[in-house]
Amino acid sequence: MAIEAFLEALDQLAQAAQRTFEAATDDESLEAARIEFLGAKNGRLKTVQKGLGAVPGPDKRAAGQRFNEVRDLIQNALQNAKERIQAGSSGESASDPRFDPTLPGWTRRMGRQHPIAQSIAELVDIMGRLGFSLEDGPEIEDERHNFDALNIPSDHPARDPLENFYISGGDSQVLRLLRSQTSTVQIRVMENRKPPIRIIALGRVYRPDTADPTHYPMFHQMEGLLVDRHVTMADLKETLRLFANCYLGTDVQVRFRPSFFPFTEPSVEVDFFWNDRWLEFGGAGMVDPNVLRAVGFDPDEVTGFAFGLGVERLCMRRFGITDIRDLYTNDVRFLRQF
Ligand code: FA5
Repeated sequence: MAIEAFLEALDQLAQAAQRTFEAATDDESLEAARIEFLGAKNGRLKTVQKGLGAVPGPDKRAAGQRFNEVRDLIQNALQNAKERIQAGSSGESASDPRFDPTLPGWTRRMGRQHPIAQSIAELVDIMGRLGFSLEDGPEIEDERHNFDALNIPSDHPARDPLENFYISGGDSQVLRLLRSQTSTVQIRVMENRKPPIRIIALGRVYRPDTADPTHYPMFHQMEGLLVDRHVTMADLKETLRLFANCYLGTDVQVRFRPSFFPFTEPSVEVDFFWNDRWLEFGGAGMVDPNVLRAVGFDPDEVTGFAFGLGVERLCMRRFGITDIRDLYTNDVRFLRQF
C-alpha cells in the first residue's frame, strides 16, 4: 500500500471519528461510537492499522508516526465527549475556564393556569359529578335570548342601554348585545331539547359596572338548569349545598334570601356562610312557567330550577383574593401565587 493511500485513510478516519464523538448525546451513543472507532477487535482504527504492514519499508516510520497521532487525536475526542456528556446538556464543563460555578443558575419557571381557569375546570368537574353536563352559548346575543324569552319585558330596567353593552350596526332587524348573564344558555338549550335537562353553562358576561373590589365589567357566571318531572325547591337547595360543600369545604352553610328575577318564581339570592361571614354568590329560583311555555314545555308536566353564580366571587373566596381587579391586571407576580 502506497503511503499516500494510508495517510488518506487515516485522515478520513480522524474526521469521521471526531464528527461522531461530537454528535454523541448520551452514554449509550458514545459507547457505540467508541466501539466503532476504537474497538479492540473490529474497530475502524484497528482495520486501518492493518494497512501499515503493507506500506513500503522506507515510508513505514513516517506512516507509523502519523498513525500514533491520529490514534491520540481520536482518544482525545472520546475523552472530550465523555466530559461534555457528564457536565450535562448545557455543554458547559467544569474544566472549561469560562465556566463560573459562582454565577446564579438559570431557573426555568413552570407556566400555570390562571386562577379563573383553574376554578372553571374544578366547577365543571364538581357539577359533572352531580350529573350536570356542560353547554355553551354565544357571547354576542340577541335580545330574544338575553331578555324576551327570559320573561324580561321591553320596559324592564335591566334592558336599559346604560346597563348593557349593545352592539350597533349589522342586521338592523335584530338588536344585539354582549350577553349580560349566562341565563341565555338556558333558553338555547331548552329550545333544542326535551326534558329531562340537567346542564351548566360557564362563560363570560359583560355589564358596564364600575370596577371595584367585587365588580368588574367582564366576569364569569356558572349557570345551572334542571328541568324534569317533580323538581322542587328542595332539589335546588340540596344541589347548591352539595356544590358549596365540594368547592368551599364542608364548613360552608347555604342561605336563601327572597329576591326577584323575571325568569324564576319564587326567586332567591344565594349566600354562603364561610369564614365567619355571609357572602352573596348568585341568584336562583324555580323556572317561571312563562319561560317554560315560551320554549314549548308544559308547566303542568315539568318543573325546573335554575341558578347563576359569580365565578370570580367563588374563585376569590376559594383562593383568599380580596380584590377582583387583581385577577385581570395580569401581574405575573400576583398570578404566580396560585
Ligand atoms: C343574574 O345574573 C341571574 N342571571 C342569576 C340567576 C340565574 C337567577 C338563574 C335565577 C336563575 P345577578 O345579576 O345577581 O343574577 O348576578 C349573579 C352573580 O353574578 C352575583 O351574585 C355576583 O356573584 C356576580 N356578579 C354580578 N355582577 C358582577 C360584576 N360586575 N362583577 C363580578 N361579579 C358579578
